[in-house]
Order: sequence, then structure tokens, then C-alpha cells
Amino acid sequence: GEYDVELPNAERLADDNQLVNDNEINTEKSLDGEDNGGGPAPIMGQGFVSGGISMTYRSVVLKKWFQAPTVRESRGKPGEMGKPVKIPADMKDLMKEKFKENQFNLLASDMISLNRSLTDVRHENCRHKHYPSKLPTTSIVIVFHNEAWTTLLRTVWSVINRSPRSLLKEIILVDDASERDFLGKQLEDYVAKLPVRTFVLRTEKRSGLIRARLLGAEHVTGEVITFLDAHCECTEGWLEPLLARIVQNRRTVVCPIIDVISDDTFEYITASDSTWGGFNWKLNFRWYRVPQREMARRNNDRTAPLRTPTMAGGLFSIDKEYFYEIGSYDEGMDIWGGENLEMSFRVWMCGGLLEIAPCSRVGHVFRKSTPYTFPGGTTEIVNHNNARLVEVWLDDWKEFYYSFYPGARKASAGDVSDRKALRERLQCKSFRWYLENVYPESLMPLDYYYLGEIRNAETETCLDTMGRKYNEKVGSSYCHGLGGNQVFAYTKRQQIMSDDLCLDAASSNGPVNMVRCHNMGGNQEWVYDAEEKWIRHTNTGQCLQRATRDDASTPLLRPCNYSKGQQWLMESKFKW
Ligand code: UD2
Ligand code: MN
Repeated sequence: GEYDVELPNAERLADDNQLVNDNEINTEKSLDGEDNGGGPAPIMGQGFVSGGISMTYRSVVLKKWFQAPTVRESRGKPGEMGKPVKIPADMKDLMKEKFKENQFNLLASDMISLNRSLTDVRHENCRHKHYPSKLPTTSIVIVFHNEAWTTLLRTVWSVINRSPRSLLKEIILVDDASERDFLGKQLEDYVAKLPVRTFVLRTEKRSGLIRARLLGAEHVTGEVITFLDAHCECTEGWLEPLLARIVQNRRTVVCPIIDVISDDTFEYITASDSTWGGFNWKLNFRWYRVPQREMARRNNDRTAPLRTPTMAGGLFSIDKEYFYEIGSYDEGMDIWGGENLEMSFRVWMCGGLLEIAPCSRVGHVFRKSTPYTFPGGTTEIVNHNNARLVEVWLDDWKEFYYSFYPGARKASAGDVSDRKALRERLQCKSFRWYLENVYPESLMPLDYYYLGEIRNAETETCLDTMGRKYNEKVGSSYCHGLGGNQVFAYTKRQQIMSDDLCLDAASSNGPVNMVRCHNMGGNQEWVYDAEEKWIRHTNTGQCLQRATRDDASTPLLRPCNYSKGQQWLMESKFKW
């Protein structure tokens, strides 16, 4: 099947996310009333300092404010305090047109101040936290390809406005061969006037975000590198919690909580603080609920740093020397994808720590589809990057990836000998160690008896998810030997699973459904009797039996009866 690249999404919002309605007024930024509509906004005066409004700035603000030229302006610009922007009905066509440029509501973004205010979305206890008085300096590295003016510069302004100036060494923008005029000299002129040293580097040709970040990192003069995407907004106090963890242990790679800036309204929406990063069999990065054991390790303190198995990839701080020590990035990876898991596994397996600092919150515009080209093909590039990742880091578990997603076998990883040598040189631990110690909840099970197709002895058909989703019946069909929907793992926890779905039966003689694995036995516990070839459901004591009517093709639970229709063969016969 075709591979659709999945972008990290805001799925976790459905969980227990709550909108913050805290209307506390921030002391700084953004009542400037500037107008972005006609292009770049005017530069703030030098008097603008972080952490409070300087006198010169205050007078400018007040003057503009009291002039209140129109009713609309006196109500403030759209989006202030992170509120959603409403587009007037007569502008909807223009809005749709502009959406295509970046796959977010560019019209809304252009209406919002580059300095827009946000509410302080941190957990209350974060506001009184004390950080070491001596924190390292950091340089911000932001790479972009064809980014919009207002999102890029709002990212920059949010860094300037909400970072202690003494900690901020410089802001490095890396233009990855953009094809937009305003990102040329106009951008250079603009950033030259910013109150924090900011400059633009350019890749010679399109090189992808990984190599663009490597270029940016080379120019970092701060002690810590902080990477951001080009459509972020940093909130009050975002930086200190990141740097403080690195002071504690320089081998810590720290991420903020990534909040959501709506791609539709640019509303700032807080994300759950109880999710961490994981991944599925296809190696898509996903947010999952933090398990109890990690909550307990943190003494149930929601403001304490959270150890996460993986990171989303775009937003994190890392000690500059450690960044190189641990192998920076895999230069063989192109455009987009894979590097976030690669770094996550590498950091954990080679002696580092990967954390989310919940008191650090940065908004990011999550998009539903990618706005830019992938020269060479989206699928090919992502598969290539993932092939490099699995060949170097996944050990035996790479079979989960390849068998579940057979198209990936065609991709070539290229030469990974340097990365393997790195793993050797750093004496990194095994992927088994990672699963055992960092991520026992992983969808790739630590211990399993079998991975492959499950064939019925009588009908010669194979269990098949049929591409169905949660809570639907498991099917069976002609064994194609290609893996994918016909690959199941039989785990030591006695689950029969396919990615995040487990065979689940709620009652005797009933259907067998695919339900999200809960790792708690119960309706999802099956015993395979290698002699009788039974798959016996523990709770009901019944056996899995081939579909009764051929057309229905849904296996059922029936009393065990030694018939051939209840015999299942676990012997992989793949065609690769
Ligand atoms: C997520 C990460 C992103 C990266 C990616 C996997 C977050 C919030 N974002 O995807 O940082 O780890 O997963 O690779 O965690 N860019 C270039 N050159 C390119 C392509 C992209 O410079 O050829 C820039 C792009 O303009 C943006 C950044 O790289 O500033 C990340 O790209 P994205 O925003 O499309 O990635 P995203 O957020 O979907
Ligand atoms: Mn992004």
C-alpha cells in the first residue's frame, strides 16, 4: 500500500486537554498596535526589554493606546492573549486561497501582531520555581523552507520578548533554499535591526531540515543549542526550565510541552501535561498518556521533569558540546522525518536523558499536510530516513517496522557504516535495553514468541486486520505473504497484536474484536497451544475458529473441539 506521511498531530487534545481561560495580564509585550498587513512590521525601539516594559517603550505604547483611532483598534489586534482570530465572511475566499501557501491560515496569522500577547499557561506552581542563578547561554536555531513572514517573525519576537536577555546569545535563522523573495534581503535587513543579534544563514541547495540544523549548529556561540520550528510562539518563562535541566546534567536533552497554535484560527491551545512521546510499528511519532510509574517517579508532581521515550523533534535544548559528542544528526537523512526518533533512541541508548520540562511551554502550528515539496518523493524520503534509523538502532525490532510496512523494504538506507561506528564508539546499549528500561509500554513488545502471519489450517486463510480500526472485528483473507495487515505478534503478555490493536473477546461464542491494547490481560489474553495449534481465549476458555460462512470472513470464538478449523499455524511465510 501507499505510505501516507503522518505529521505529528494534535490528537492528544482529545484527551483531557483543557483550555486555559486565565486572563492574567502579562507585564510585557505587545500592545503596540503595529500593522503587519502591508509587510514587515516596524522594529521595536532599543528600549524594549524582556521582563517588563521600559520607559521609552511604555510611552510609545500608551500614546498609541490612548489615540485609539478606531473602535476596532482600541479593542486590540486580533489574537491577543492567544485568542482565536475570526475571519470576516467576505474574506473567506481570500483566506482559503492563502491557506494553500503554508497549509495554515496565513490570513489569520497576518492579522495578528508579531508581538502578540499570550496568557501565562504554565501550571501555577511553575511561576514560583527557583532556577540556578547561573544558567548557560543559549543560541536559538530556527530552520525554514518557504516559511511565512508573520509566523517566522512571530517566532523570533516571542523568543526575544520572553527570554531573559542575559541567556540569549543569538538567534540563527537557516534558510533552506526558500523560493520566496521576502525571505531574501528583506529578511536580512529586518533581522539586522532586532534588539538581539540575529542573522540568516542559507543552504546552497535544498538540504532538508536535518542538514539545515547542522549548518545552524556550526555557528552557535552559546553554550546550549535550542532548536525551534519556524512557526512557534514561546510563552512566559519558557527558557529557564530547559536550561536548568542541562545544568543539572549536561547529558539531558530537554523539550518544552508543545502547545497547539490552531492552524485554523491561530488560537493558543494548551496541550495535556500528561502525555509523552512514543511511536508505533510504522515508526510514526505519537503522543501517549504518561504511565502511572512515571507519574509516581515524579511523586505525582505535574511540574517535575518528565522522562519521555521519544520527542516530537522540533523543539529542544541540548548542550552544544554534548550535541556533537552524541553524534549530532545523521547527515544521510534528507528533508524531513526520522531524525526525531533517531535522536531519541541514540540519546537514551548512549547514556543521555530525554525529558519534557512541563514548566516550559511553546506553541507550535501543527499542520494536517505538508506545504512544501519533498524532492525525490515524500514516501521515498521518509522511508529512506526510517531505513537508516532502523538499520542502526532497532536491532531485531526492525522486523516490526519492515513486516508491518512492507513497502519500506524497497527503500535503501544507503551507507550507514559511520552511524554504526558511532554506536560502537559510544558503546551504546541495545534496543532491548531501551525497551526494558526506558519504554516497557512500547507497542513494540519487549518479549514476544512470534511475529508473522497466522494461518488457519483448514481454510488456508490468514488473520487480517483488513485495515480496520478500533473496536471492529478481526477478519481473515487469502494469505498474501506480504505482511502488513496480516502481521501479528504473539507476545509474552499473551496478546495477539497488530500495532496498537489487540485481539479482544468480550463474551463466549462472540466475535473477536480489535481493541486498543491495554497490557492488562483480561479479554486480550490468549494462549497458543503449539501442539494442538489452538489459540485459546483465557477468560472464556474458548478457541478461535475460522469464519463459519466464507463470505463473512470473521473468525469467532467457539468451544474447543479439536477441529481443523481451530488450528492456527504460526510459521511465517513471507515473500521477501
Ligand atoms: C515535526 C517536528 C519537526 C521535525 C519533524 C520530523 C515539532 C513541532 N516539529 O514535524 O521539527 O522534527 O517532525 O522531521 O516537533 N524545513 C526545512 N527544510 C525542509 C523541510 C522543512 O528547513 O526541507 C523546516 C520547516 O520550515 C520547519 C522545520 O523544518 O521550520 C520543521 O518542519 P515542519 O514544520 O514541516 O515539521 P513538523 O512540525 O510537521
Ligand atoms: Mn513544524
